[in-house]
Amino acid sequence: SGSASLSRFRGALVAGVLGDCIGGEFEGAEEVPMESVLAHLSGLDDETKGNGVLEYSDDTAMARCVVQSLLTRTGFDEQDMARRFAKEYSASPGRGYGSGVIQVLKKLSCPRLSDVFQPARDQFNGRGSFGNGGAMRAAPFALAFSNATDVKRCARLGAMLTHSCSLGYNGAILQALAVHFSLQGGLEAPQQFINSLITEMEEVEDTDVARKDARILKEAEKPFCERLHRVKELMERSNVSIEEVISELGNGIAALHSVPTAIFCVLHCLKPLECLPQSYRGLERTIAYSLALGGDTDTIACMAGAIAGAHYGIESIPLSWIKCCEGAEDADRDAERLHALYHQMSLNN
Ligand code: R7I
Ligand code: MG
Ligand code: MG
Repeated sequence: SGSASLSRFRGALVAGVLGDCIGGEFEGAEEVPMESVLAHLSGLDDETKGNGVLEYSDDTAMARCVVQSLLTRTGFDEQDMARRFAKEYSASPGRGYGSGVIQVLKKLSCPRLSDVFQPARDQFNGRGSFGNGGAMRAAPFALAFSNATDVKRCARLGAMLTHSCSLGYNGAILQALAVHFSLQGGLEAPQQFINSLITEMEEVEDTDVARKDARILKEAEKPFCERLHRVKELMERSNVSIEEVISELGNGIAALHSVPTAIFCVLHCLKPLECLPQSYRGLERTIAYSLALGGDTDTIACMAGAIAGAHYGIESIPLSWIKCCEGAEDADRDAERLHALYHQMSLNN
């Protein structure tokens, strides 16, 4: 399908929900045998399932707030988005939110709050969270704005409502950029795709704040760039084990240990893999492979799903999977509205 086509928007938003719902089964598991992944996935074909039996978690709950806010406000409005996060949390607190972010969401519901970014700044002794909660909900920014500058600015601010550490919001920028490039057909040329992300992140991480956070957390000077170089090295290798992916890139709850991992999953699954059924197409491979890494499976599959869905489009997603996942049909409907907003705003530019 063509660049920024409706199919790509639908693929991105729906596959993100699928990754979250399907990946929830293995979240926090240390080792996930591929047989367990395949058994879980073939269970989705069971006719008796359907009707959204697999519930979405915080990843989708917050992404839905981002989508509704962008659509209602026809752009980024931090007050509105913060209110939606707080309201969603108080309506459904049991969606598996990170233990730290709950404090932020409670403070955001206080009507006397004057600065919506302040609660996030108070986290973790004033340094802010480096969790992947900003990145897990970043895909919709790439579906609302056609311009990379807007994508980066809004993904950063949207993340900063809960994640004020640069390693948290820069992860959100990276995830949004990956969806942005994929939407435009960037994955047709995988080497160029990863190089473009590195070029963008070189600039994003070139700030005093990012350097200071990296130093305090004992990371490389430009942590996301360093990880993307590791992705590139792994891409060039013919054989890569799951263990190596985990040790090189991580599978944890920090944005740094999950966003580059999700990007690798997408790149690694562009071609058929020996460990996966021949009948699987690209999107199915990407979700299956993400789950087999274990760790933060719902979030890694959600982020990889959004990037891959933007590449393969809605036609690549099994209907039975869509039927099993809560919120997948809503996402399909919202994708159409985002597609209209994206093209409307690009006319105004
Ligand atoms: O980032 P966040 O929204 O969590 C998202 C994850 C996803 O996997 C979801 O699917 C859900 O399961 O949770 O929530 P935070 O509470 O901000 O961060 C997540 C966790 O990362 C925290 O509970 C901490 O354990 C850890 N963490 C930190 N630990 C020490 N110092 C995040 N930032 C810090 C820190 O600065
Ligand atoms: Mg979750
Ligand atoms: Mg998770």
